[in-house]
Amino acid sequence: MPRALISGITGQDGLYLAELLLAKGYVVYGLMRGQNNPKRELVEQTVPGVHLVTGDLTDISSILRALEASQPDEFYNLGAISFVAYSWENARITSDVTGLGVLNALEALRLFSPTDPKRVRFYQASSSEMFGKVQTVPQTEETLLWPRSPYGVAKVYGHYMTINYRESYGMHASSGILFNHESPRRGPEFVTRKITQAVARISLGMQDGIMLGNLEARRDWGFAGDYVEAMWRMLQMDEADDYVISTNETHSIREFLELAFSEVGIDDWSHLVSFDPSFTRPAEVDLLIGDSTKAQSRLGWAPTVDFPTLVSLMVKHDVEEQERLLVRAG
Ligand code: NDP
Ligand code: GDR
Repeated sequence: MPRALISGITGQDGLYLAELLLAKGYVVYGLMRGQNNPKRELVEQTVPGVHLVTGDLTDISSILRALEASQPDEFYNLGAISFVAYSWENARITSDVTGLGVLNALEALRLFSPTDPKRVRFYQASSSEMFGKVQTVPQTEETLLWPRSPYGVAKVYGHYMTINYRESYGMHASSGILFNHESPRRGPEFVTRKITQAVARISLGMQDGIMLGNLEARRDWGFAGDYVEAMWRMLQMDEADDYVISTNETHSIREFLELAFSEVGIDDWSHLVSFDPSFTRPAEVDLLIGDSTKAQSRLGWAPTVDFPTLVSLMVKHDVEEQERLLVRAG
């Protein structure tokens, strides 16, 4: 049976990827930080087949121990401080985890398999945030990177370090440049889930309105379940490479709001949304739209969930979840 190690197992993508790999018959290990991680129970309930090992991307010996324990054929490096807004306030720790953490993972792999650089196939979770102030529309694998946040800069470092280790040591190291992908498992700090949770609560009379920042930013939003399939496909290729993963459509936060409110039958929502400048960013990424032609032709990958379906499934999930909370509260 193939074996995989996933860092970031407690996150949105870690859970979807673990489900996918377990369904394919993999033995799956998850690297989880902290001695008492509050998300341990969630992982154990959602993907009970996963073996958890403790470790931290800032601690190279803990990554090495996880490699020894899991003996993986594939290592998916999804762990990161991933909230862009947080990265300005905590630029150093973001750089340590999201940037230098990738170097630690690559170096741990070299120590784990010094004579066979291709023994473990490596996936790096690169990001469309690296395009930042976009230099071409749409963005492809060839687009010049121009990050706009400490998070984006850290991802650029991890991205080029992955390419460098592939070129320097012949490692099977691939980088997925994933555009925004969402799901009912998305953290509530990200704008999509913040909106769908709020819309659900507003529709049930549990909340009066929602405070947001810039509504005009545009993102290329896909479904996380589709995107982990692309990660796996990259590691099944004979040659490692870099791929943009995107839907090739762009929508504004305003459009997301429009669809989310209409899902609960609210057509006039302008009085329910207020502007809060604290949710704006020192430097904004105004427009992201990918071109995933390379992934579609070489990996045979394509998104299966379109934008209206994505918004609808997230709102429906949150309405059901909030109804359960209401019932429990009596
Ligand atoms: P999440 O924020 O949901 O998950 C991040 C994961 O990283 C969590 O499991 C977290 O663990 C873990 N982590 C944080 N710090 C450390 C550390 N020091 N050592 C080890 N693990 C750590 O992110 P997503 O699942 O959405 O994204 C997965 C990856 O893909 C991330 O690298 C993200 O930057 C990247 N990405 C995401 C995109 C998206 O739209 N979702 C798009 C492009 C890239 P804990 O629970 O302990 O905090
Ligand atoms: P992003 O996602 O920064 O694209 O990074 P996020 O959902 O946080 O922001 C998207 C856009 O929405 C605007 N916005 C708000 N954002 C948040 N979080 N909260 C608000 O109240 C709000 N109001 C407006 C933002 O300004 C921004 O333009 C995500 C993360 O998953 C990264 O880890 C990943 O690399 C990229 O997607 C691709």
